[in-house]
Amino acid sequence: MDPETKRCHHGNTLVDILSRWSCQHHEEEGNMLLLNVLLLGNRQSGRSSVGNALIGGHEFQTGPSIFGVSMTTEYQALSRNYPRYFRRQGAESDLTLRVIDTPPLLAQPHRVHELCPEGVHILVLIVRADLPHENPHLEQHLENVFGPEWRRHAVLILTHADQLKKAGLDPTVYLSQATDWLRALAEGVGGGVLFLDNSCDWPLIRGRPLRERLLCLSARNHHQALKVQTEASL
Ligand SMILES: Nc1nc2c(ncn2[C@@H]2O[C@H](COP(=O)(O)OP(=O)(O)O)[C@@H](O)[C@H]2O)c(=O)[nH]1
Ligand SMILES: [Mg+2]
Repeated sequence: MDPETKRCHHGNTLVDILSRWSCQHHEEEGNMLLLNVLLLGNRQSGRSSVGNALIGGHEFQTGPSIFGVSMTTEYQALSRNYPRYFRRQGAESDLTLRVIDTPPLLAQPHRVHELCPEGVHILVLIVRADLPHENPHLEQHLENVFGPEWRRHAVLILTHADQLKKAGLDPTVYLSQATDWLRALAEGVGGGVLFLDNSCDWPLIRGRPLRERLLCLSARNHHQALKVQTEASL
């Protein structure tokens, strides 16, 4: 875990005490924005790799699924604080991303609610760009769990953009040729589409445009969170 990731963790070293004071000080001043970010996607879509890009580290375990068994079998939440990341109302503000990695397939409302009782600010929908993909039940499921407003809080990330590059396919051409399902999803989400190559750069660097996009999207929603409807059917 790098020093930034554990910035708000409790410990007794001088650095821990000072950083804790700094976190508390900023929180007390209201100069800290905490966003709960839920990663959703199929097995091997790149969810954990996107999580790493967002927290700028390698803490989420990634890798191939062996005999159909995924690396990620449980919900896992990791936070990262970005000090003085942006300005609001004339003052510098920290950004804390609390990223929730998920097992494959659809969100389990009770687990999401346990981890984010105050709600989810951003839904990150992750799809591999290099494989044919359909998940026709996804939208109905998200509506059941998060209500009709879910689209305003969602962003679509197409991973494996390196494979498109290798095939000489421009992202806009790719989208125009995508399936109806993927095009409709891309056009319907408030945060738009981002192409990501998780095989290049350090997570901290490749996550930069993602963090910017998430912050803009959340600002458009006045940093309100989607409440999880725990009675929703799976
Ligand atoms: N080439 C390439 N490999 C990727 C990309 N994103 C993820 N991977 C690889 O795909 C595999 C599955 O990624 P992972 O993040 O564990 O997927 P998850 O099962 O959805 O959490 C891992 O071996 C990653 O290194 C990408 O954009 N490009
Ligand atoms: Mg995973």
